Amino acid sequence: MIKLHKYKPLWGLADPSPFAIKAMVLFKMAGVSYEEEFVDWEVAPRHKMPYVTTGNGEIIGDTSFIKNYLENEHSVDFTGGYDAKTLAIGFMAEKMCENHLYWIEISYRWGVAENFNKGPRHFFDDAPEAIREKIANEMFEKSKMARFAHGIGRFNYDEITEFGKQDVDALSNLLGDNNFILGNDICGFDAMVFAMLWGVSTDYFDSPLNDYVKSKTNLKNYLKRMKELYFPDFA
Ligand SMILES: N[C@@H](CCC(=O)N[C@@H](CS)C(=O)NCC(=O)O)C(=O)O
Repeated sequence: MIKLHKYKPLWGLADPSPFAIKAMVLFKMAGVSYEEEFVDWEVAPRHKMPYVTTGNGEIIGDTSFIKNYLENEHSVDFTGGYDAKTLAIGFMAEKMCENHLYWIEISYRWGVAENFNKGPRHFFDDAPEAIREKIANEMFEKSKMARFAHGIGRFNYDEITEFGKQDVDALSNLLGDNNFILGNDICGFDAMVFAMLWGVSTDYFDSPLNDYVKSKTNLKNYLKRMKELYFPDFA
């Protein structure tokens, strides 16, 4: 059985990681069965999750390579029947989510003390009590450095929110009246777009983007539609 190594349902989401949700959607969309297993950070390629252990024990990290694996080894077609130009737009939407909107989400979760304390700080609850606080504080600082290196960390929160709203507007405009991100047929790019929008709009954290996503009727309906398809327990 194929194993998908991820975190666990948390904060009203199927996983705190949008990349893990993306991988779950890809498996569900592909109709390929898998088992979920908790991430082992000693094994995780590039120290990133999710990753997959295939039936023959091969470990595949990065959701792009997981998608390739499903396409190549399980003959899955994620194109939704769209032409190359339309798929190129989908690819760009996916990468905007992964490399821009993701960091905006991280900024709210890890950079706002109140959110960090009720959210990511608990990732370290299993650490020995004597060093738990120290580890959590170190990770708080590490995330700050990562956000600075990415570039997003050099902006204040009003500016970050402005960037986030631009991303959300772009997704809402791309979706338009369609059922799915590229049209009325679902495709592989819906996995990340959905995962990211779900992540930024969870009520668990305080973030101005949450309300902004919910103010867009088409995005609200899209989230509902995708949850009904793949995560009925959360719908
Ligand atoms: N490009 C990767 C990104 C995965 C990723 O950034 N995962 C985060 C969790 S959301 C992670 O594992 N971070 C741990 C770290 O950076 O040490 C993918 O598509 O799978």
